[in-house]
Order: sequence, then C-alpha cells, then structure tokens
Amino acid sequence: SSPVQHSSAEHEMVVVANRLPVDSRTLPDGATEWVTSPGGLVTAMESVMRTVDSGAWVGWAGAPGEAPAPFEADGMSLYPVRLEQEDVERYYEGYSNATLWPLYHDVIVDPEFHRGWWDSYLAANRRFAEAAAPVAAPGGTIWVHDYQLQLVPRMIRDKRSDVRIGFFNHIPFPSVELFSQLPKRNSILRGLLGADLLGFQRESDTLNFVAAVRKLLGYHVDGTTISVPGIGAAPVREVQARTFPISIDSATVSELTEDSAIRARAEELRRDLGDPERIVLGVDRLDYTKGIRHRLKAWGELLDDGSIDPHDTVMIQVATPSRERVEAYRQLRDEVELTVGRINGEHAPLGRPAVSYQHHSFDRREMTALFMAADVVLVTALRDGMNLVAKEYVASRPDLQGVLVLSEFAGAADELRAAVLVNPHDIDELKAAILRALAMPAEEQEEAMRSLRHQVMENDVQAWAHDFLQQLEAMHTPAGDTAPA
Ligand code: GDG
Repeated sequence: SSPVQHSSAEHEMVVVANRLPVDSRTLPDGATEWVTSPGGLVTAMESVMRTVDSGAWVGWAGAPGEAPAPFEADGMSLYPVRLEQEDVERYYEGYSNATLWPLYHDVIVDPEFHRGWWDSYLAANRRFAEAAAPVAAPGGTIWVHDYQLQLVPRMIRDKRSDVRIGFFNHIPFPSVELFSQLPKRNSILRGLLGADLLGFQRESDTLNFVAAVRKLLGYHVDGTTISVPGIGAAPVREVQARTFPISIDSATVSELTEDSAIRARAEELRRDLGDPERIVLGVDRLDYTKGIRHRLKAWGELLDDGSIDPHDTVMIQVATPSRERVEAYRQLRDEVELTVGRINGEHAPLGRPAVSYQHHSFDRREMTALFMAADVVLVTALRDGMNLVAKEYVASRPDLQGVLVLSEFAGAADELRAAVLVNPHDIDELKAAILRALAMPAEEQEEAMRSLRHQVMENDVQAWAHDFLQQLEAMHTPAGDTAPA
C-alpha cells in the first residue's frame, strides 16, 4: 500500500460500506500491513473497479480510534472513516446489530430500541457521507452498501446534486407491520430515498420497501418508480426500487475444485473423520438467523430415534465467530455449544464425533475441500437476505453430486428451486428432508445439481454488479454539473 495518488473529487466510482475491503495487520516491527479481506462484495467490486480509471472505497478500517490516512491498495484509493470505541458500541454493535439486524430478520430475537444508539447511528452515517461526498468526480457514481448506512444516500444527495447514488441492502427488508415498530422509521426511509436506485435481494424485499414508503410517507408509487417530493421549490425526484439477487464469483469457486491439493485435502478430511459413508455440512457465521439450533435439534432427534447411525454419518458444523460482544450472540454460542456437547456425549462413537463443531474460520481452499467432501449441505436459515453458502456449495460441485437442503426463508430459495426446500421451523419436515437428501440416488442428485449449477454459473456476482450499475447509469442524468460542496 502507498499514500493516495489522486487528489480528492476525481473518482468516477465510489463504494461506501461499513468496512473497508482490507484488514490491518501489525507486523513484528510494529508497522502496519494491509491484507485484502476476501468477501463477496470485495470480489464483486474488484471486477467493477478494474473497468474504471479511479475507483475509491470509503469505510471503517476495523479498529476504533484515529483513522489511518487515505492510501492505495489493489488499484483503488481507500478512505478510512474514523469510529471511536463509543461509536462501535452504539452505532455498530447497538443500532446496527441489536436494533436493525433482528428487526429486519423478522424479530427472531427482540430488537432493542435505545435513543442513544440512534444518535450515534446518525452521527456515524454523517461521517461516512462526509468522507464520501468530496471524493466523487463531477457526475460520478456513489454506491452505498447495507443496513448500517441507510441515512448516507440522503446525506450525500444534500451535498452533491450532480452524482448518481445507488444503495444495495444485503439483508431482508421487513414487512411494513414489522418495520413500523422502528423508532425514527421515516428518517430511515427518507435517508434511503436520497439514492436514485435502491436494490434488494428478493422481490418480496422490494415490495416490502415500496409498501413502507407508500404507507408511512404517503409518496406516490407507480410500479418500481417512487416519486419523492422536493423540499420547497425543488422538483419531484424519481427513485427506482428493484430486485438484484447477489451471487458469488462462480467461476473462481468452481475452478478451485480442480486444484489437486484441494482434492487431496477433501479426501483427507473424510479419512480424518474416520471414513464415514456420509458427511453432512453446515457453514454459517454463528448468528441466530442461520437456524443452527433448529438444525442441531433435527440432527439430535435423528440420532435419538436411530434414523441416523453415527458410525456411518458425521455432521460438520462450521460456526464462524461473529459479533461476540452482542449479548444475543453470546447466548446463542452457549446454547449451540451445550447442544453439540450433549449430542456428542450421547451419540459419538469412541474416537470420532457425531457433530464436528468448528468455532473458527477456514481459508477459502479449506472451505472448498469441505464442500467437495460434503454429501449434503444444510442451509436452514430462519431468515437470510440471500445466503452465499448455498451458491458456493453448488459452484463447488462440477461433479454434479451432493444435495443442497435449503430453507425457504433464505433469498437463495427464489432462484435455487432444484434444492430440497424446507421450512426449518417444522422440525419433522426438516428431519424428513435430511433423510431424503441422504438417501437420494446419484442420478437424481445429478439432475438437481445440473439445474442448480446452471443457475449459479450463469448468474455470478460480476453480472450482479454490472446489472446494478448499468441500471443506475441508465437513469436520467442528474441535474447540472455542480461542483462538490
Ligand atoms: C450477508 C447476508 C447475504 C463463512 N465462514 C467462513 C467463510 N464464510 C463465508 C461464506 C460466505 C460468507 O462468509 C457468508 O455469506 P452469507 O451470504 O452466507 O451470510 P452473511 O455473512 O450473513 O451475509 C446474506 C450476504 O450478506 C451477501 O449479500 O447473502 O444473506 O446476511 O461466502 O463462505 N469464509 C471463509 N472461512 C470461513 O470460516 N473463508
């Protein structure tokens, strides 16, 4: 990394997200090194950024306190936003992850409403907007991401009438009845409507948003077009709300399966588990939205009633650590670990687990080996914007074997119709689906996997980003070439 070469106000394309696409690492000599964090959004944006001369990314560098100076990495200019410890607690862990996250995921746990958290959310959003507004070129594009930054589009719009602003919501948008619980709900809607184009994962999310705008703000809506009245003499602005299901870098994931070291690792994994006939896999952030408890309950009952023999069949649950300072996540971890301990205590044969529980993260290659080794993958989310794990499993099976059990409550269920679809709240149905998946003949697996792969390989994250930006680009040119305020 090196200091930013460009002067401000010349980036054609600016991404704003809570986190920067890099993590800082402190070297033994005390110096800081930046490592790219390989998330889906980063991958998607990399391909977009390659096509623009000067792309910028505005976000938090991940450590509270003084922000590093802007710097260049991976051909992008990175603009770190400062968050104090108190912002992390109130804006991020509080309002974003203990108010919005549970509310937007259909109140699986109770959202907490605290007025102090809102003040901090507002202030933090302002800081992101203030960092982003001056760095976009005249007439440039600013793409804001996710529920932590819903006030940013309007805040940027107030400073820059010349730029195009897009917003993508990675998580569900709740029904108007649930959304109405949110204190300051109208400020959130007005914040979002500062954008020209609002993207959602599934059609139902888009419809929920539009219904909230109509009911709570009373704005006129015609199909996907929302008419936002101007303040004072300002003209009406037209805002589009549309559906863009996110995806993965499908070709890269699929190609990893050809790597001989990864293939060998997949076989070794199976041997390490005592050569079971069947491996069933779950991969999730340790989050209450992912339905890990429901999955373990079903698995425990299948072992209890003898439908599954732990000598033949092993379950691996990767539960990546997440939001460990938020109370609901601590409780979840305790419950999951208690349940895994009980299942293993009652059912694990000597020397091998009934459930191999992994509370840490794996690198991409190891993850691919896991997908290649898994006969069945369980995605039992109670609510999930999309769920990329489901798509990654499909991309990891060019051999056309393996079965995906997929919750109807994950956005991916709209596209991945050939999966074994389940309602994870119905434990009997979930148990039956697991048994069906384990018993599925090879030809039937092949037929389903072929159809799933068609969907995932054709619709990758590059196409998703391209589609969003093209639709944003196609919107009517913003008025004038106002210089940044
Ligand atoms: C949000 C929305 C939406 C997990 N553990 C490890 C690891 N992962 C990777 C997975 C996958 C990603 O993290 C998780 O993505 P998901 O989509 O499954 O879920 P969220 O984190 O909740 O993401 C979601 C998404 O945003 C995108 O819009 O789909 O609905 O909630 O890629 O593979 N990766 C590695 N090691 C791990 O241990 N390397």
